[in-house]
Amino acid sequence: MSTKVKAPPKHQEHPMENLLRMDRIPHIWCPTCGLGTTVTALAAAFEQLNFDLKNAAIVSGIGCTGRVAGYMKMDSFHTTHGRAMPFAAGFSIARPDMKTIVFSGDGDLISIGGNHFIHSARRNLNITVICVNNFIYAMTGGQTAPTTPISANTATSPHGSYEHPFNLPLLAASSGAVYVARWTALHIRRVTTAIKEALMKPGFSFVEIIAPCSTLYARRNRLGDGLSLMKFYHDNSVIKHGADLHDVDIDFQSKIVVGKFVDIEKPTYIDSMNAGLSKKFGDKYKPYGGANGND
Ligand SMILES: Cc1ncc(C[n+]2csc(CCOP(=O)(O)OP(=O)(O)O)c2C)c(N)n1
Ligand code: SF4
Ligand SMILES: [Mg+2]
Repeated sequence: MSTKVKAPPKHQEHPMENLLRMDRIPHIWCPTCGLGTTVTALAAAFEQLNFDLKNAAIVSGIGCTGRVAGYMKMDSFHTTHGRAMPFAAGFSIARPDMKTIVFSGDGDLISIGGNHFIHSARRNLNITVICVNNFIYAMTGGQTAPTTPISANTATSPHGSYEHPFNLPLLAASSGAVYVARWTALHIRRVTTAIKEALMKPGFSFVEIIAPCSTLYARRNRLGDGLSLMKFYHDNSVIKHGADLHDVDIDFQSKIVVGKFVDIEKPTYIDSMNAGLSKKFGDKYKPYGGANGND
């Protein structure tokens, strides 16, 4: 009887290996965390746009979401907590020829980094911000964030949060963003389209992705595993493009309004600077960077 030993399977290339730093895989995220899906959407957006990654840089702050920058095979910056926005602001002004992307968590961007966020939007800096909202500070143990829905349990609100959360699309739009969309991590094709549109939009674009934290948020609130939570978010999403942003607050385990809310034209920070200084100094001023300026 012959005892043929089966040859080990050949290494199969992951379809997105060219976009990811494979030497960093396996990633640190928990099973059924929503973050992997959001990275897939970003990678798919790059692929579909045929985007040359040499023309973009990605910046993250600190947190589970903050690890994303380190997994993408492109210029990546893993900055300090809450400082993704100012770092990205400096980068986008210094390198107007490149697209600057911020990929970070709700806590990082809107709590400690909240002031930087609103001023980056106000100035209409040429930055695409992808904010993964899992309703808590996940990496540090599941504390209340400025996005935690009222009555949700967290490590610091064991009897249910009673703070009013921010409505992120309203915050972004009222601060000056020219593109604002919200989807859940299970709307993978919608998220991909939103990221593509945001990347192509000059100015401050904002995509909120509601994604489950299976380990801390789901467990503490007895909402099942990450998959159940993702299914809940998906099934309870109501698509309303152009919705009145005063009506898109998120309540605990309730309907979530998703869609493309804002898509407007406005001069970017560099365009406004060039226009203002050209008006003041005439031909003596050499326009900087941007679509029509010089370096
Ligand atoms: C100056 C500073 N303060 C606090 C922390 C601790 N810290 C690290 S990540 C984090 C919260 C991250 O929350 P979020 O941005 O929502 O990311 P998530 O882990 O939920 O993806 C905090 C408070 C820190 N690293 N630095
Ligand atoms: S703690 Fe939550 S957000 Fe962080 S990796 Fe685990 S499931 Fe994801
Ligand atoms: Mg978070």
